[in-house]
Amino acid sequence: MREKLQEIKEKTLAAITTGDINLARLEEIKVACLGKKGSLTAVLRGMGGLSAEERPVIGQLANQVRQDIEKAIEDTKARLKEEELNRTLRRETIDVTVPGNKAALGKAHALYQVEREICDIFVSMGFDIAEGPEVEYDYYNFEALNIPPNHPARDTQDTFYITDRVLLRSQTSPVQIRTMEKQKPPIRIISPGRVYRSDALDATHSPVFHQIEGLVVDKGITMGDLKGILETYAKALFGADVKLRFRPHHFPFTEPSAEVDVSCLLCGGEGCRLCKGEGWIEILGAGMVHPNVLRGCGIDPDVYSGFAFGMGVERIAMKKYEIDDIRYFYENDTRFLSQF
Ligand code: 2NM
Repeated sequence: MREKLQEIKEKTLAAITTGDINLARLEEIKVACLGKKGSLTAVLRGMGGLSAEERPVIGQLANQVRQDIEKAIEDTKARLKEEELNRTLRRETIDVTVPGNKAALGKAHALYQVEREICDIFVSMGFDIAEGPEVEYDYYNFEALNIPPNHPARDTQDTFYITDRVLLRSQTSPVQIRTMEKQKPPIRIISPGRVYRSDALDATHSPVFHQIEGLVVDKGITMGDLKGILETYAKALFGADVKLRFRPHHFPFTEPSAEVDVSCLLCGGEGCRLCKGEGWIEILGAGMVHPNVLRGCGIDPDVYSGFAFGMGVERIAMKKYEIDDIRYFYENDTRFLSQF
């Protein structure tokens, strides 16, 4: 029996310490030796047949053999588990120094940045922002602005008609008419927004563009107020050293009317490529609101007067950033847009 125990011990330990041992194989060895039908269990069962002297000696030996085998199994199991863990860790290593995928942040389009900058300047002077529909009645876009049917301004501001009476607005002035209809003076508003003209797309024209118009109506408003507001605006947008020039002009909805230039942002007046040798850059149109326009909105021109002005956002942005083609704004090329 002694030999039998010795043999079980040697064979089991040999099986455990072979190179290709794994956890599943280890469990099989454990069952084959220590399980209910295991070889060692069988020996222990046979101890009943031993003499009273031999029993404690063999019993002690059998216990020792079992402990040795159990210990070998437990140690091997621990070693295999650790090796398995190390393999997993090696396989799943993450290189935390590899740069991550940067999330691209969007931002406002160049035109809307300029639009916002312009609006902010007027808001700081006490103007409210007014908005209105892009699909307008002929009445608000033309008639109420002192442009009756067959007036030549209908040609220069030709737009897209939905029906005889409904069109895409060619300027944001309809918003000002709507405001004057429902609000008593004092009125101080600017109206930014998209406008339409049936122009072919080229370097300086687009059938869809953006405008900001302004309107002030109150008692005693004069051309002097208009000049002061526009000068403050131009200096805030282009710099404190720009000068303004008012040239007489004609608009149906203002009288008198003017086109307004700033001294060239690049050469200051000498003449260069930006101002095309003129020394001046046209930035907006303006004038005193025509009495017919005020009257049509229910405002008495003998009591109130007002000034209005209008500018193209694209034109301002192009001059400010020296962009020579309006189409860049609409092509959605991020190489262009990301510069703003
Ligand atoms: C311009 C130039 C001059 C203008 C006039 C009005 C209104 F509604 F009060 F009559 N709104 N905007 C105006 C005046 C617009 O754009 C070049």
